[in-house]
Amino acid sequence: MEHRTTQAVLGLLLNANGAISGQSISKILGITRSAVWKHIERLRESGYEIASATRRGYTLGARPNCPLPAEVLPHLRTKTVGQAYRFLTETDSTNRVAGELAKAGAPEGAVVTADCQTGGRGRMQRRWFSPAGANLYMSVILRPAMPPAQAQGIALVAAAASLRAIHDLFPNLLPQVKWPNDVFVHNRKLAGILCDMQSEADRIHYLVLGIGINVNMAESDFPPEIRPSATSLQVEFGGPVNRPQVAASWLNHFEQAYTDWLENGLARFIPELTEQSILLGRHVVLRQERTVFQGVVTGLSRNGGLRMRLDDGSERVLLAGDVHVQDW
Ligand code: BTX
Repeated sequence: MEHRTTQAVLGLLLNANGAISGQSISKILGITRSAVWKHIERLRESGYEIASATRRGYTLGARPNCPLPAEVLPHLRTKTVGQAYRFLTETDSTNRVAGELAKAGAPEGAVVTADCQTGGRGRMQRRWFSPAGANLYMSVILRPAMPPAQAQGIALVAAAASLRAIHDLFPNLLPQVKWPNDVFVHNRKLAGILCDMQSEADRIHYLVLGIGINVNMAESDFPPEIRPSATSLQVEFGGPVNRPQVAASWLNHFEQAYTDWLENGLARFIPELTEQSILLGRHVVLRQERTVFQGVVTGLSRNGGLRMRLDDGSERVLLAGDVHVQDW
């Protein structure tokens, strides 16, 4: 059954002032009454509440709190990000699917999102807890024309976009960035960012920028091992949150930040990221593959490195690593 026709049926229900009859839908779209019924069933399966009454027809009730195209796309103000948009009910990892699409030539800005991930990935083989019906898991395909070394900055650009999107929707929350790729609220992780890159020595084939945002999770929904360190918008805001709205706001802010980064570089993001850094002034342990650094975080460099005053008194700028805060 054609997906576009289901969208068209939804469009008619949305525009109807009350009920619309099966006969009218069938006439407008040139499909049979039984096809109308099948499209209505499909919408119901996606979470749309549709009442039907003999003679009066179909009436749209509650809409699904799910990042379906019909719920997100009308809120986008973007030129490229999300203009190609694929929603999956379940997948292993949206970053993996987006990587496959990028390899097959998908355009810059194409988005893959899922209601549930069975193999959601964090950095360094870690897992991202990705249950159905609650959160956002989104991946954006990017093709920036820049040397691969410079592309590292994208995680901070995405973090800045996350701060702005959260601020827009929930002005009372005070989100913070944990360099280089997490968003925290009240010292707990709200969102994580993961960037995969395919490149040659001097050229990027594509980046896949993935973000997981905890939206409608109660504290008890998190598995015990991450419960003390994780939070959600619902926990922080104190009530259920509209997932499509958060998705659209993030995509809008992300495109703006990404374009700004391409045109003007990372330096202009540094004051905002420093001001909202959870690590500033903290004593941390930063682990790289072979080395461990300990010291106090003093800021961010213009190219997005972490400035540290090490315990031996020396100053360093570290461009990568996994940070553990010691004085929490
Ligand atoms: P990370 O390596 O910084 O964080 C992973 C760690 O965070 C885990 O080891 C665990 O301790 C904790 N954690 C796991 N799940 C959650 C959660 N839902 N909320 C809070 N803490 C959690 C961060 O990696 C990057 C995550 C990116 C996830 C997105 S989702 C869409 C895209 N697809 C995909 O497979 N990954 C990305």
